[in-house]
Amino acid sequence: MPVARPEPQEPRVIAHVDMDCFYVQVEQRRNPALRGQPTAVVQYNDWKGGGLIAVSYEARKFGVKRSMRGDEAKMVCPSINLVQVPVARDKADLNVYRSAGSEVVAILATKGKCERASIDEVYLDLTDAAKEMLLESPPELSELIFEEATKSNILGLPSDVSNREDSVRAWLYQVDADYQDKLLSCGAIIVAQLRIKVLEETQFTCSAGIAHNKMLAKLVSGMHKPAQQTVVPSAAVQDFLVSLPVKKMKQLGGKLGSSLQDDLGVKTVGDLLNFTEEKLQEFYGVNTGTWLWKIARGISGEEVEDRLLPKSHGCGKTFPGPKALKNNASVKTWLDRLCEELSERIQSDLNQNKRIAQTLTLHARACKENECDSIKKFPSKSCPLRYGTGKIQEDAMKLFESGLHDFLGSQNTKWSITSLSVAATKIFDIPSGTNSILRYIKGPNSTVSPANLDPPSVLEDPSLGKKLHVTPNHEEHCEPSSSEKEEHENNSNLAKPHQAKEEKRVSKKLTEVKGTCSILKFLSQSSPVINEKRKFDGLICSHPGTESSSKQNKAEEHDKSARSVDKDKFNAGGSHSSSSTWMFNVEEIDPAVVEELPPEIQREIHGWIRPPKNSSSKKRGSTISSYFRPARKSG
Ligand code: TTP
Ligand code: CA
Ligand code: CA
Repeated sequence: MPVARPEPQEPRVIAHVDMDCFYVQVEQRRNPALRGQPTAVVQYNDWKGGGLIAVSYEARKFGVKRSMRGDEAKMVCPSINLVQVPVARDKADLNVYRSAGSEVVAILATKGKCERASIDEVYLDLTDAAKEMLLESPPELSELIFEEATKSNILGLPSDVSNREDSVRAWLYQVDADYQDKLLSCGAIIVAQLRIKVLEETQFTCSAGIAHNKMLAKLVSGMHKPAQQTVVPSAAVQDFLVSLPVKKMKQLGGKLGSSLQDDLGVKTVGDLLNFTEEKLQEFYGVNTGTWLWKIARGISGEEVEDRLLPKSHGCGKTFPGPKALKNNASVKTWLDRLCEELSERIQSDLNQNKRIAQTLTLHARACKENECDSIKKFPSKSCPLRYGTGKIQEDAMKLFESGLHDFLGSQNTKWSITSLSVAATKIFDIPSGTNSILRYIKGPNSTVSPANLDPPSVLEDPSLGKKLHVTPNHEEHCEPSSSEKEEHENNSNLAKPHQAKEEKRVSKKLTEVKGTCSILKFLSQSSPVINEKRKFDGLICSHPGTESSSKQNKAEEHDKSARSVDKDKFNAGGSHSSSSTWMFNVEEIDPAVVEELPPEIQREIHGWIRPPKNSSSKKRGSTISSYFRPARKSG
């Protein structure tokens, strides 16, 4: 359920940028003969010509839609070019589109905080850039406004006038505008410049929305497509929202939106204005009630996250019509392929970006024999993610079996699977200096898994996913490899000057505390300063923006951990007194995870862990497979 975030006091300038018919543009760049032609990208499949996943604007004019299959598209537009998505392991290989998306992100991220929201979308916080422009070269003093900016669509301005560009220019120039509008004008100019830069450097066009918050920017970015931008001045917000169908809002596309329509008769966002905040809270709880009350007024405090990399990795395949999978063996074959790709992707994320995924999730669509419109859905299942293709494959199959068990209930009936996907989520950055974790996970002969140290919490309480979990290092792998050393040194250069000193100090204290046992050696290598860096597909650049928030998160995390850590046994944690230290809670180490570790580390951990006084507080599975038990039936 959506939750209202506190709004910042100062006005912000937020943009949402979305690429036009993205996969088609990538294919057109690969084969320029397709430019300007009706074209669609087709998901590999020989059933009715495959499913369309991206359609060029030229083909849309003929009525070609994404929901069509290739054969149908050929009927409505005989001249259409159908391009097959590249294939690897008998399924779509989206790498070429992913890296094309990354090219765009690299350009857009140059002007402010940038959040990669999907393969072809980003949010930008351009507040600082807009303020700077307003101070240094405000639009009203510029002789010539950047031409692309004058093509903007400004909500609230008449759009059918013959001199539209003149009226846009006048709006951008207005001397007596209020501060908020002036900032938006600057935002519009900056986004126009960025879009031109994207076009020049990548040959791709994109569309954008520019507003005071993410919600409004997202709502309008697709309003005028392709290759256009739309601005939402504050004065236009109410009129825009009043007739906007609730289902158009990202968070209202599902059950909440249906309930608003069915239970409260709310069809448009404007209809929400008929309800008091208290009334909405009565129906949907305090948080969601307040959120609804605020969005009806165009208020949203959600921040642009500083993240140039995807939030998760997913890998899926559909099996339409006769392709449906009907037995465990065929499911296993496909799951193995999907997991192999997922494993490669998380491994490369780890190698390039030093990020670890914590949770493996399996989604499927299924039907029972003769009951294909049965409402019962195949339940999604999750477990702690263990690195290594074989382990991911094994776990995914167990998740499938567990889901199937729940799906079928007591019925002993035939089934078929029409879609399967696996995802790696809850990805976190490894703090700088912890090269040994990498060494441990990536180790050439590593037969052990990185295993999460707090898996049940991750599954039960999403908020705990923010904690940092680390994996003890294999004793022999304490010394980082030369490439890791280089990486470490590079990172250190970006961190604060006092970091090295601080590291030495902590390292010394740890050694005093515990001698040279393997895990403390590993801990002593950890840097107490959270790395101030921004990662982008392996590129690292300096990034002052997140320091304070990182510190705050660390402080909270530290607080939480400090409350429960066994200080007698693990006063190494206490030595990391700085708010930016990272640590883990010994008592929360799952026995199932410990069993996955090398014997010497197991012995060491067993040495730390005393049976908790109140053992009911930590009910953990005894093996990894305990996570795969079918969920208990309710009632
Ligand atoms: P979208 O941004 O939804 O669409 P688009 O970029 O093709 O077109 P538009 O100009 O309207 O934004 O999706 C981005 C890419 O993601 C799209 O080119 C193909 C892929 N995609 C799928 O593979 N399957 C899907 O169901 C959707 C919606 C998108
Ligand atoms: Ca798009
Ligand atoms: Ca998109």
